Amino acid sequence: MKLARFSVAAAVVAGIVLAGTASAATPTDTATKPAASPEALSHFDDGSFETPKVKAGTFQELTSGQSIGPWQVTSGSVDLIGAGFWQAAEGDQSVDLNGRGPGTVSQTFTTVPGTTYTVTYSLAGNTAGAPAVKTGKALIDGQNFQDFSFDITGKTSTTMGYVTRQFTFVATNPSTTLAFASTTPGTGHGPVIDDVKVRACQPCPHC
Ligand SMILES: [Ca+2]
Repeated sequence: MKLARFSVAAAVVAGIVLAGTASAATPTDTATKPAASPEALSHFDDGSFETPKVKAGTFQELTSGQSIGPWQVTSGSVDLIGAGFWQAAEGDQSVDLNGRGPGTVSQTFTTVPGTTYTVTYSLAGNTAGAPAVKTGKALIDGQNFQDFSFDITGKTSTTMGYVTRQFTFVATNPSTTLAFASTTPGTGHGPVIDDVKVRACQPCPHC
């Protein structure tokens, strides 16, 4: 029996190798693979808040209903921070989730139901004022997926001390909405986010 099983296994392996060889040697097959691949990826865009450009050294307050490129401000107000106003985690710009008070930004992007996605983002806080500890949450389709907090103690506008946060979700629909909401009340000095990335993760936990 052991010999028989080994033979079957060997035959299967040989078949896979042959199939792989045949596949790789066929230009048509190779050409179709890149076209199929993007279907597994999200169409998430500009997680770095680089468009539109705000005048360097300034910021722009955006209120509910306004957009930041592919992002929508869906509650309260936020500040889009221009180059040099303070340190960005990636590129030139970042977002303070408190404009005049706590705000929310969200982006809806295509997803493949059943696929696991990893969200990573850079987190810091507005160092210009209290409270020391900024709080907020990341949501998927309106459901809270991750509470976050950042302590600005010892941080400055040029040494923001960005940290990376990450969580995963399994898409249940052809499109998914990712949101970041401040829970820092009554102040214009909120959590700062930048460099948001959404990647299809197959298989986890290797990403
Ligand atoms: Ca950026």
